[in-house]
Amino acid sequence: MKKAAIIMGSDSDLPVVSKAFDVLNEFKIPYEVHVFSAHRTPQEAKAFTEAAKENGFGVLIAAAGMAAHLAGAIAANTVLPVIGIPVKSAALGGMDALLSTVMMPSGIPVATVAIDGAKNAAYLAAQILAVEDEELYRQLLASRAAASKSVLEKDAEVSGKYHS
Ligand code: RP5
Repeated sequence: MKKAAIIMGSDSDLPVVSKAFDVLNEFKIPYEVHVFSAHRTPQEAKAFTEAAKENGFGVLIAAAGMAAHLAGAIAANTVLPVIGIPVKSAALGGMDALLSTVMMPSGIPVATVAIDGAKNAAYLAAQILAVEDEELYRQLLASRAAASKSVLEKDAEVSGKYHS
């Protein structure tokens, strides 16, 4: 299976980004985690991204807060799929990062998940890798079925408990 890369703009993003690790571990997806900044280490971010395909990566996840150019800067240097996680900031609650990540010009897409949406970034990365991996595809279907079962159990519990 191809690897996923998870890149964050600062190690201060780790509490948000680490939620993606749980999902990738659940599906046994190989991954690497890096701290590269679009502003503080632009050369390193570019070099990693340009070599990503030949280094066995199939999808790149980039998380950043504030003026969050990281996902876009990474997408500029590869045609591998790039998933952006806008990280919530104290000043603007993540709207700054959301707009910086999602509002990409035509031809350079970043598949942007919700503010702090690290889990969905990992699920989307898994779905991208599953296009070429039948076993992973089956695991994702099983995960969806388990989620449905869990909601139906909650429905039975809640509807049994609260009624006139
Ligand atoms: C962004 O600025 C990082 O992704 C982080 O979310 C934010 C603050 O970074 P630090 O000042 O905590 O390193 O580049």
